[in-house]
Amino acid sequence: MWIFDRQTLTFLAVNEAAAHHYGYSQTEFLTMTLKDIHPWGDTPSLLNYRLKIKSKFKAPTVSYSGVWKHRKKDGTLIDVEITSSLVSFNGKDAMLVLAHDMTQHRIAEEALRQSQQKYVSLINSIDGIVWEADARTFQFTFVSPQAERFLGYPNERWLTEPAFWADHLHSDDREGAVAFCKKVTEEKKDHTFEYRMVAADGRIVWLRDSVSVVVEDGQPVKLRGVMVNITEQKQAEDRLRYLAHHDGLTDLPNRILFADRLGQALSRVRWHKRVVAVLFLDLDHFKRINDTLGHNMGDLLLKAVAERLSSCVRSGDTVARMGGDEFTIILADVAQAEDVPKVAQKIIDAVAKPFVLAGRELFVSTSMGISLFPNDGQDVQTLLKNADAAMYRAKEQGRNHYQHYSPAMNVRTLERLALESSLRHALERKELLLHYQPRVDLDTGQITCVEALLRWQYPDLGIVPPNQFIPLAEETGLIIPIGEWVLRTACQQNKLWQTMGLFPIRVAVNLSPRQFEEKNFIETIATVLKDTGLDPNYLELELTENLLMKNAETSIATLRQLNAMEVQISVDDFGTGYSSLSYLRRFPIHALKIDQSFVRDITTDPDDSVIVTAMIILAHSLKLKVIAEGVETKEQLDFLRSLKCHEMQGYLFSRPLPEDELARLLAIGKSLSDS
Ligand SMILES: Nc1nc2c(ncn2[C@@H]2O[C@H](COP(=O)(O)OP(=O)(O)OP(=O)(O)O)[C@@H](O)[C@H]2O)c(=O)[nH]1
Ligand SMILES: [Mg+2]
Repeated sequence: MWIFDRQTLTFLAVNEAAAHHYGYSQTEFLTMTLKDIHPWGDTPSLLNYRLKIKSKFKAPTVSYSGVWKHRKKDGTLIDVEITSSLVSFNGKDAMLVLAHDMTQHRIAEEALRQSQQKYVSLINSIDGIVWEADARTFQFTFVSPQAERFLGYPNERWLTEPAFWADHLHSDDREGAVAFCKKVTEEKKDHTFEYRMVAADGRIVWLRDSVSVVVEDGQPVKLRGVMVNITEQKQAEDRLRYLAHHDGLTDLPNRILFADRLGQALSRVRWHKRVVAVLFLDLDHFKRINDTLGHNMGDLLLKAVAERLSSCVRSGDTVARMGGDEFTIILADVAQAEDVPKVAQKIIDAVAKPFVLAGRELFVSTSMGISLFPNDGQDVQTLLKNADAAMYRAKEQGRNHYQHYSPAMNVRTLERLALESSLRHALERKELLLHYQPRVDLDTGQITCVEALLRWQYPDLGIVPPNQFIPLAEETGLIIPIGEWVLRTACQQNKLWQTMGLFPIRVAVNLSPRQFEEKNFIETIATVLKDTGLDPNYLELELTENLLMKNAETSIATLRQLNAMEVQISVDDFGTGYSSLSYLRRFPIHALKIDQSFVRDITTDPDDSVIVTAMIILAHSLKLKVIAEGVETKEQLDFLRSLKCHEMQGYLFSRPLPEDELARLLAIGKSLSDS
């Protein structure tokens, strides 16, 4: 508070607090004028002010003259609210001023304004609708501008329509979302839930709403939340779900969705004495289509078959692709089992009709297995497995027809399964063993080589013949570890005989197609040779001619690598396949083994003797060693000798023997002349 002279603007009186507030002592203050506490720029308005008060205010009166900027002694500016009153002081026209420093208040006000602005812009920048609503009625009391952007309704409608939220929920979600919201509000729990709302233009918008409940006096009063637009995310999820449940090529349901649909179909009819049929289809000789016309054509055909199958069934039925050329069909609701064969035949006939693809006419047939609920199985897996077993039967019985499942089919499957799982353990349980059958040189009569032959010593059953388990091992891929075991054991054994000081011979190991096609096949051979220390010259690999011809160009490349390693190669079962002479010439091989089926009858069947003669001449012309397998009689031997066949293998000299017995033959130097 101070008093100043209205004429000169000099201070006439000041209280301690005011002088101090401005940074002056009372005495100092009283030497100054009003100008000294005003920022320089204020002087004109100050003069103006002085004029005004001179002219206007004649009588003593109190007036509020607003907020002024004042300057303290240290130069800082403050905002001061001024209330003044005209007074007479010591006979002078003076003015009494009450000054109230507003600076802090102003700063706070500014901060508040800024923070409000910040929140508004924050709310507006959120990719979601910020809202507040009454906890009892759910009527909105605030929604941020995004509401209009997301859903197209003006904000007033949100705020004025009492049930705006519920009214614009997707009808499928309405009941659930409202009930959920009521429940959690009552429980005063913050919550997040997802639902659909329908936009003004009819679009469906997925929202994820995170709601907190404002509680006062123990009662929920308000709800506040943010609705995030998750439509795109939901669409992406839907797409993913679709992809996970459909086959990419044909767009049919895949195995997963099939199982799901079958499960649903079963639970629907379980109590209604109705039948569900599972049809399992596999196209016949589809591989030929791929092989002759190419994979792309195969794909086109699969798509066309998919369409045709779909057109054969009713809308409640499901056609699925299991993978490859396998399709399954659920006939979901069949009044009586007798109806199924009619549909099955209709489908088989439909598939057999010509397809026109890329301008050419194609034919394919299908084999089908049928299992029926409830008779052939009560659950998805059993029905599917049994339909599959029946399909196999249809294949065996000549293809292009359907077979109903019968329990007998499963017995064989079970046997097979048991065999397969035993075979899996055979290696670790050391049930596999090798026998060795000698091969002798017809000139010297000496053993030159032994063929390693795989045996499976199955507990309780004795020895399982190779033809019973090798195909199974091929099919299941077990041939890879088994084949490697055979190779390693044979090499190890041969090395052992050599270290025992026995006459060095070769060991011949049979290779299966799968082994030969393995990516690291060459590497495996090299590792085994290195690990066992066997000189590669003492290893011979026997490959069937079908295996070599299957992919002749790749075979040549692989054989060259083997040659470079100095491993010997012979062609097994020669004469049983369709070797092309031009390829045979190009294969870097060392020997041909004439299959025993020809040798058996060379002395009795003129055809066979002609064939064997031709084969031996061929081998000579190709400069290949030739070996006759399955030689059992002296007559056969004489015949082969007369043709200058190089070696023989067969019971006439020796059966396949365990390693110790073979070692004994080597030790005594048994020769052909002894037998
Ligand atoms: N083009 C094409 N071929 C496929 C596809 N999936 C699997 N295959 C081939 O389909 C064939 C199916 O073989 P299988 O059913 O075992 O044999 P198949 O030749 O049909 O003979 P059967 O069924 O015994 O009558 C295999 O050769 C696969 O390589 C695919 O998506 N496209
Ligand atoms: Mg097939």
